[in-house]
Amino acid sequence: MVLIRCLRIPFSTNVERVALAAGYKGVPIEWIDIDPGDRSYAEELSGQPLVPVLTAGDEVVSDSARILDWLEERFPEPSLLPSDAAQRAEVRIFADWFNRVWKTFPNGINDGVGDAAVHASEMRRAVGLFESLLAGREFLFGSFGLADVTAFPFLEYASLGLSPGDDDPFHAVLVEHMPLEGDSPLHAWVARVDALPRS
Ligand SMILES: N[C@@H](CCC(=O)N[C@@H](CS)C(=O)NCC(=O)O)C(=O)O
Repeated sequence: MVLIRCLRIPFSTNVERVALAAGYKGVPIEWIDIDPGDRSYAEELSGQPLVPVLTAGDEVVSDSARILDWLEERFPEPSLLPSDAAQRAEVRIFADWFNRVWKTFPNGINDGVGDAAVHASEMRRAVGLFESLLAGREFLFGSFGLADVTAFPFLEYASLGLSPGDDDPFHAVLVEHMPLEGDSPLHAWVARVDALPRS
């Protein structure tokens, strides 16, 4: 197997997606820690400054969603997607919504873009949707997969709070705007996903 490397910074949500997906598939990754204040290596490799950036031989892939697709294509088993085409589309739609819509709420609050009160209320509303997806099932779409990998690194903050040493203001936004009731099914889901291996 070609050596797979991935650039990361501490506490990165998007990096954790890759660690979870690769861990599930049993794909080893050599992590390269870069200085959060110096993105020159990421830029040199991928033409953009953000992590994760994955390399395998002469392939370079940036953006966590694209990296998850790359892992799924190269290492199809165990799959992160349902075998049924309609269910697969549902999971894809969820992941797209999470990346293109849901993320804009905490990003908007953190970056001061748009109306913070509206973003905050959308985050609270979405908690109810996540909880409903978990009604009577262990993972967001039944079996563990892409939806859980995509959402967990962001939603875990609602249950676990900030890790010691994590002073990323974006993560504080995640903690502040997703208050959970004690009996929220998100607590058990976070514990379930958190127990899974990471590469
Ligand atoms: N769409 C990208 C976003 C990547 C991203 O925002 N990475 C964060 C870490 S989770 C980062 O590098 N932030 C550094 C910065 O904004 O300077 C992905 O999904 O990988």
